Amino acid sequence: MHSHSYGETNNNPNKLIIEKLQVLLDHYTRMKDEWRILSYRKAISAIKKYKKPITSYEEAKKIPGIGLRTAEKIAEIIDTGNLKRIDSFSEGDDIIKKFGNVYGVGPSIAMKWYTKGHRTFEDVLKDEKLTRNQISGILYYDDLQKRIPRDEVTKISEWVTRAALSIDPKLECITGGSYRRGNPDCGDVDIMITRNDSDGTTHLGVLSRLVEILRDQGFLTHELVQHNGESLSAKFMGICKLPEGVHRRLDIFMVPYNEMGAALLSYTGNDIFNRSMRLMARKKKMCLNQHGLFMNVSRGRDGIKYSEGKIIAQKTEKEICDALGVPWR
Ligand code: DCT
Ligand code: MG
Repeated sequence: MHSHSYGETNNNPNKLIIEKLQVLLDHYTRMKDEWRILSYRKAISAIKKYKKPITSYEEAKKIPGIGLRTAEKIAEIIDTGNLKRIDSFSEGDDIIKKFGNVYGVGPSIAMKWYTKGHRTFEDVLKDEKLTRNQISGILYYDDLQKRIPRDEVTKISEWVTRAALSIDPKLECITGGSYRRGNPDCGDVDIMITRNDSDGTTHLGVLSRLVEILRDQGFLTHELVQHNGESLSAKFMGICKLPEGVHRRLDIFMVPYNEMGAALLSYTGNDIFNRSMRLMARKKKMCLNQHGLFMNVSRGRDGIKYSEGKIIAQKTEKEICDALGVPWR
């Protein structure tokens, strides 16, 4: 359908008018402005059917489906080749996009700030009640937008590993995410930590101590979230900085030793790979998550789980891939 309407526009004598009105339509679609969406849709389809070049306001006004306001806009496009409104929209789009890129801010909050008249981070900091995460996201915005070169990820991982091993030399630290997939640069650093518990010792409580050490070193500059503080699956999200570097996002996941395969799969990704693996599991009446691959998971009609079911595989990635019938490399 899309390519069909493109073709139509390319041969249309009013191509420029259609393109400009389409930008308005796209904008109002994002703003969910039902009336204007309807009116620009009608206008665009009317112009697509009109086979002569429109040369004046009077002519535009007479075309069925085109209202007076739209006819004025068409006249502006005919006279100047441009629409002033569009320039202010695309500037608005840039601001909304920038707000939405802040750590802890989604598209709807970004839109809300913009609608309230905020145009800069200063406006937001002055007038909005922000979460701590959002404040850090704004303060370190420029740093956090930058990709991290692979060798800096290596250095950050080494720093964290060194601190971890000073707590317990039997801890194992593996950097996952895009780094483990071999990317030349990464958005953040994702580190998994586990410990072989066959000697009767686990890594319980290690994360809190690790965070304390990294904080005292001045390496952690912000602590954003810490989940399940006292469990073997504790998680940390924060911002760190090497002495010579800029601020970087750092996630640390503690993983029970027997779940390491499932965690490696899940925290390495990418997200599309994870989604298709999980879908494949569901098609075989199994359930895959960061803890393992389970059988006989009972779900309600809404898809929500009643029980975890019986564990099939979790210790190694190969074991999980074998159980799903996916080749392991
Ligand atoms: N993940 C997932 N689903 C998501 C997001 C992430 O399954 N919606 C998994 C796959 C990768 C891992 O978590 C780490 O996530 P990110 O750090 O967000 O992604 P990344 O692949 O490491 O990419 P980036 O270089 O941007 O950090
Ligand atoms: Mg990552």
